[in-house]
Amino acid sequence: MTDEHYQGYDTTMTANTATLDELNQRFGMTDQLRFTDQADGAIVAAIKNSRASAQIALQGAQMLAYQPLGAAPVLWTSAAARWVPGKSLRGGVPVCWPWFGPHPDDPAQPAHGYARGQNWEVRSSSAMPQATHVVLGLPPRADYQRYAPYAANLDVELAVSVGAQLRMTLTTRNTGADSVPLTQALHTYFRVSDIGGVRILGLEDHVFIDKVAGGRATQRGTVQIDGEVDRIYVDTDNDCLIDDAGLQRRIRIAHTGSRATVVWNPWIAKSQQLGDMDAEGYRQMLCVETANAADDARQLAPGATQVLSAVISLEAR
Ligand code: TA6
Repeated sequence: MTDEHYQGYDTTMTANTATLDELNQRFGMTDQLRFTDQADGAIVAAIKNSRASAQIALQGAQMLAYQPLGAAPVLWTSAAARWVPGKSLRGGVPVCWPWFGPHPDDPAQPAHGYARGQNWEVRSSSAMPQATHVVLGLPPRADYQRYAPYAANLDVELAVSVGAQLRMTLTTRNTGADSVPLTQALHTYFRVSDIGGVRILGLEDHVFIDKVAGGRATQRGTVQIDGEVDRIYVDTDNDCLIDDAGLQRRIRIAHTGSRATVVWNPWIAKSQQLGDMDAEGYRQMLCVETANAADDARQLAPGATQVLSAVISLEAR
């Protein structure tokens, strides 16, 4: 990244360098965006406007909550989750970057990349007529080489628009002179009324990698969950819909820049192993993740940009 790129950001502030007052002075908007420190120490951007409310933790640029006016919460977080510096909270939208799943070479590295454990900087905020925009970023840092040799040359930012829809756009820039591998995901935990009463539409007839049973299979009909499910659907180019009978709503997940959709529910045994899932939590959550992973792993040429986006909206059944 050339210097002038950062000159535009010389006022950026990170949670660990900027005080709350500085963040609110520079990026707060009294009628819709405030930065607050939670009791457990997390610094959160709290958004409330005429169309919706939301919370975004600066650690990991993790969406923690999104709720359109008059609707039930759209995102789920575990009742047993505890905020631990450097570790993403169970729920919301963890940003898996710059790799999805286990590190490609080094099992000692954190699963789903290191970005979700870092404090991201605030790059901009703005009020649109029907939405609040915030951009958070994680600039390249030399010491990220400990995670992956190429990591020191990657810049990533998450642009979030909170309104009647939730728009998340994850942009990676390769500022280095070498081509680098990239897998990533917006690992969205959706709130559902009860896992037994929901279906996922839009994945019919798609091939998926089954991480529970092993191998690949083809989705017959809609996706219904009655046990542990951990699948990467490949060649997914259309929207998905979570059809929720209990909440009498559908959640539409539209995406761009992605041809892989991950569906995950840990069910009972895996939930107990995770340690931060309350006993019945698996019944109220369903992950439908917008990803570049598996067959959709990307290679970023020097100076190239990869943009992954998800747009989440509610519809009547
Ligand atoms: O996206 C599904 C998955 O890869 C599962 O295999 C499970 O590991 C889940 O992510 C949660 O991962 P985490 O590291 O956040 O506990």
